[in-house]
Amino acid sequence: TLEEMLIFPFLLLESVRDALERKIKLTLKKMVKLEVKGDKVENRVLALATHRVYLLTARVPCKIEQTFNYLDIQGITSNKPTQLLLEYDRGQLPLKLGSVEDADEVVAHIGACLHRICPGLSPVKVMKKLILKPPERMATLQSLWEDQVTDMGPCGGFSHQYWCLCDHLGLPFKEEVQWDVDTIYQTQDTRELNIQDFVHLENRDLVAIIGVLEYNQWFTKLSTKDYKLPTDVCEQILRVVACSTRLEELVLENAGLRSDFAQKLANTLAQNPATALHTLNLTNNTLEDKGVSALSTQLAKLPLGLKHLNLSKTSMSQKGINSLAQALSANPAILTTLTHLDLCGNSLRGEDLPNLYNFLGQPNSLVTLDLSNSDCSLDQVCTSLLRGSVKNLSVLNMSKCVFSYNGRKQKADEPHLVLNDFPLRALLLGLGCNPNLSEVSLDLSSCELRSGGSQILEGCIAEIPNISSLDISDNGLDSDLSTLLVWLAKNRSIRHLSLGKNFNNIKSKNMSQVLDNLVHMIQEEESPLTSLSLADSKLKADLSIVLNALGSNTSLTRLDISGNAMGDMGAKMLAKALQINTKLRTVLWDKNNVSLQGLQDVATALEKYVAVQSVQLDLYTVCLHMDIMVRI
Ligand SMILES: *[C@@H]1O[C@H](CO)[C@@H](O)[C@H](O)[C@H]1NC(C)=O
Ligand SMILES: *[C@@H]1O[C@H](CO)[C@@H](O)[C@H](O)[C@H]1NC(C)=O
Ligand SMILES: *[C@@H]1O[C@H](CO)[C@@H](O)[C@H](O)[C@H]1NC(C)=O
Ligand SMILES: *[C@@H]1O[C@H](CO)[C@@H](O)[C@H](O)[C@H]1NC(C)=O
Ligand SMILES: *[C@@H]1O[C@H](CO)[C@@H](O)[C@H](O)[C@H]1NC(C)=O
Ligand SMILES: *[C@@H]1O[C@H](CO)[C@@H](O)[C@H](O)[C@H]1NC(C)=O
Ligand SMILES: *[C@@H]1O[C@H](CO)[C@@H](O)[C@H](O)[C@H]1NC(C)=O
Ligand SMILES: *[C@@H]1O[C@H](CO)[C@@H](O)[C@H](O)[C@H]1NC(C)=O
Ligand SMILES: *[C@@H]1O[C@H](CO)[C@@H](O)[C@H](O)[C@H]1NC(C)=O
Ligand SMILES: CC(=O)N[C@H]1CO[C@H](CO)[C@@H](O)[C@@H]1O
Ligand SMILES: CC(=O)N[C@H]1CO[C@H](CO)[C@@H](O)[C@@H]1O
Repeated sequence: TLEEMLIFPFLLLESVRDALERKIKLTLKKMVKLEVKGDKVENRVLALATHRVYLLTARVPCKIEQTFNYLDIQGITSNKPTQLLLEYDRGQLPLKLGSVEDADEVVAHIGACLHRICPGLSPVKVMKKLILKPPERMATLQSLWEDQVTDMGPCGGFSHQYWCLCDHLGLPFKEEVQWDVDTIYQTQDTRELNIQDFVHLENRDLVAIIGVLEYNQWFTKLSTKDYKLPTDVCEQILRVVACSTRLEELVLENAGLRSDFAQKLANTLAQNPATALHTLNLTNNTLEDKGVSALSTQLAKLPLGLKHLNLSKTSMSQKGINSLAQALSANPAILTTLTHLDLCGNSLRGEDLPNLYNFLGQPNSLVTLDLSNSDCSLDQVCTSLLRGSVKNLSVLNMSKCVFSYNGRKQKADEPHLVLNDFPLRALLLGLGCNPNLSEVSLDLSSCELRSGGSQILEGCIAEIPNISSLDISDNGLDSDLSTLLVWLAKNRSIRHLSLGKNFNNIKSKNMSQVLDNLVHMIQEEESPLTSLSLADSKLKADLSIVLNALGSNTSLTRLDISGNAMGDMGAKMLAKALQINTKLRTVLWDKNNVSLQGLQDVATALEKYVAVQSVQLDLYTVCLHMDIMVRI
């Protein structure tokens, strides 16, 4: 510019540019005087880029004398209006400028650049120390920074921040990271930074990428799955947790984390009272009781509570769960915020969990509770849940939990215990008739319900209005299904029913009775049932009874008959049914020992179907999950 030309002789300006890499864009250049020993001063050029300060000699050819990244700054002091002391981690620059305006312009510029790198923090905070005299100068600068509207660029200016951070840490800037974020992330409009997208890079690159989240205001979620996090990357994640006010969700699934990580996470949460973290998923890491207990003490203090907590498969036992549950109860925010709690896959067999039952017994906001695969004892859970405490529950997963009947595990040969004592009954009636609940999905698969459980179900299933999805697969129900199905048919609210893996020990003479009752249920007029699963029931030829029933229009739109070894005969029957049934949308039928012939039959049926009902082509999708892939 003309102004520059007046201040800088042309050759000097060219020489400054030569001294720096040409691609570095200088945004401010000033002739300054550097205070050397005593009162002596020497001429220098102060050049500011968007990420760095350069001090160059003021003689052609120019040389860089000192340079530092804005993030290296430890403080800026101006005790006299035209003096500036810039302190950084490895030194300092005592400068004299031409005027107070020049001095203020330099500080304003550094602040503006820092604001772009760390938009969440005030520049004063990032500079660590800012002393300007007289103090009015400070007020002017601050209002300038506050009013500054910066176009951050894609994803809250991630690329620029990443570039500055690489420069600050002395790491190579990877253009592909910039490309991924500026194009893919931007296009997907996602606020989730997924570490897996970058694991092909070196650890130090990951450190820089994750480090950006210390400043970036766009990303609110940091996630990874099935990647063992190296120590330095873990440390960087913890630094983000310690200082970010934007990070809401942290998902580190199967990341090879151990109890020490949970302990450190607790410490870092303690350092950050302004944390926005509300979702934590540490699934499938061996945190163990000591890790979970340490973490719990901080969860108890999270100011905004927690919305989702997923500690499934974290190798906890009774001790860990109890300290966690105590923390959940101790944080009043959590009772109103926590909607998803997943503790599945922790071994809780025969353990006493008073704190968990206490938490569940208080009025809470749980929408999803997963205690599956834990051998958790159900009776106490049920009693706690039914103290009128659940208002919002919609998914209760108790798959592979244990129903102990008054402390005893029920045996197949003692089905006639006093039914009212049974937690299963209490659970069903409690959930089913809680006027505050609707559309509950209940998973009771693999709970060894057997005959006794079947009788309890028979006794109350017809009357429960609020359970819309029920999974009672793999419960050894066998011949008891015969009566149970009669009662299930009477219910008007269950829309999805899973019954598979219950047909293993039915004597052949009783099989037709069971399947006839199943057919009655399917064909019940105005049946609400839209989805039925008979998966993995090995019904073989007997499945044809069910397949025949599909010939008339039933309410079913989805049917899972995979794992039944129905063979080509079964495929033929399915083909026939599909030609006339206009309701089914999805049929899952893999693992059925169907040969190419059977597939042909179904294919032909679909062609006919399509020919006859061509208007419905778009609506009709049969999921062809098959052992052999064929094009139809
Ligand atoms: C859990 O972690 C183990 C060990 O790393 C792994 O083998 C398993 O596949 C993981 N399970 C899931 C569901 O991610
Ligand atoms: C992790 O857990 C949260 C909360 O339970 C859940 O919403 C999320 O789907 C889980 N997995 C991933 C990959 O986010
Ligand atoms: C917990 O995380 C696992 C793994 O991501 C996920 O499958 C499960 O749905 C999550 N639980 C909840 C309640 O969201
Ligand atoms: C339903 O919710 C209301 C208000 O939250 C509460 O007073 C009532 O006790 C609840 N009823 C049950 C059965 O939980
Ligand atoms: C729970 O349900 C009530 C209405 O029954 C609703 O007002 C409240 O917001 C829900 N709580 C959560 C956390 O979803
Ligand atoms: C319940 O948990 C089991 C195992 O943890 C899982 O396979 C199943 O899909 C879950 N059911 C529901 C309804 O989420
Ligand atoms: C099985 O069938 C026999 C005779 O058909 C009947 O006596 C018996 O009660 C049936 N068993 C069950 C559990 O329904
Ligand atoms: C099924 O319903 C469609 C129309 O909704 C009808 O055209 C067809 O005949 C019905 N099929 C059977 C087997 O009742
Ligand atoms: C599969 O079908 C063949 C005949 O097509 C039969 O010989 C075989 O036993 C069947 N296998 C199973 C597991 O049902
Ligand atoms: C969706 C639904 O069926 N809600 C019912 C839950 O149970 C109460 C009490 O029986 C009914 O009033 C609701 O209609
Ligand atoms: C909740 C509900 O719809 N229950 C019904 C189950 O079926 C019986 C018999 O059809 C009805 O009487 C119940 O009202």
